[in-house]
Amino acid sequence: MTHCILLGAPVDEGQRRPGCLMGPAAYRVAGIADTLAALGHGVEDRGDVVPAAPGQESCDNPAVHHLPEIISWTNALREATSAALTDGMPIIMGGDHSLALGSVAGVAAHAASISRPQFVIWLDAHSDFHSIRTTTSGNLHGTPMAYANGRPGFAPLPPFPNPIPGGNICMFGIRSVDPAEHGAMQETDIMVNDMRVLDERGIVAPLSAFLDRVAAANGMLHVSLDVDFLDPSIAPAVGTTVPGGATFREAHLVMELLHESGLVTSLDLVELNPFLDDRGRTAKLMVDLVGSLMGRKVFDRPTRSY
Ligand code: Z70
Ligand code: MN
Ligand code: MN
Ligand code: MN
Repeated sequence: MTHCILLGAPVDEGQRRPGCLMGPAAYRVAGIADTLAALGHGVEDRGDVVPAAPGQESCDNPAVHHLPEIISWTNALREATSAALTDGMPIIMGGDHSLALGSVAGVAAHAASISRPQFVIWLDAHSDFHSIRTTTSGNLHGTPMAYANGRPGFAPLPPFPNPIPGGNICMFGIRSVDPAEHGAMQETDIMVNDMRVLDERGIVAPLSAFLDRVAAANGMLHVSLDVDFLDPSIAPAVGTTVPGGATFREAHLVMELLHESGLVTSLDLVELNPFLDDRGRTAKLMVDLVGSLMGRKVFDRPTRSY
């Protein structure tokens, strides 16, 4: 039994398609708390995080928009997430993916405070590996993974507390990478499982290899689940649809393997835009995936006895 702490993060300023701010409400309406409770977990909903009033920060990339707002969110979510980790498992309900600038900073700060290594699994169509300097769209939801990896070019954001080494980062579902992101990632040893890897090797082999590394290091594991990891045919409620995403079955399998590992300590749910949804089906699918991540099984059997 896990003590699950729900944190609403209605962040909408990291991209240009309004609606992600309705995400936390949609997860609540879709029954996230009841789903967790029915699996035997404790549930504490701490409501929506409230950022401080934005300041006047600016940077030298004219494309970047809403920088002061995102800095306020980053600071508020870092503190809320690390505080929640001392009491249980934070589930950050977004909100666009820029919320991970704060949530991942919070988990990294907490892991450092108890001297455990932090690992991240990034389930996304995109690598989100721009810096504030390299983004051409100016949408800061395209930057949190590079921030967490300690890349340069993030001032005036606060320095990332304890940068996560590339070897502790695993991406799944990747199928849209900009040239600057590609160049930056080639300087790292991040495990980039793009769709080519999943088509050739499937889910189990590459995911198990990463989970073995987390277990061997006694690591904390943060899961960042972007709606666009999923194929748009099953998850339409997202601003940027990218064809060729994970299927319903692949996505549930990832969640089931993560559950069986017993390693997951925190979770982001990002990029849901309920304004674009079809009768709540994407919100309900995301909640179902949380159910699989937290132990729902079709048939209960000892781990991997099949
Ligand atoms: C592109 C950019 C992006 C969504 C992340 C896309 C970024 N690399 N889009 N998540 N939905 O604008 O930087
Ligand atoms: Mn605005
Ligand atoms: Mn993303
Ligand atoms: Mn994405």
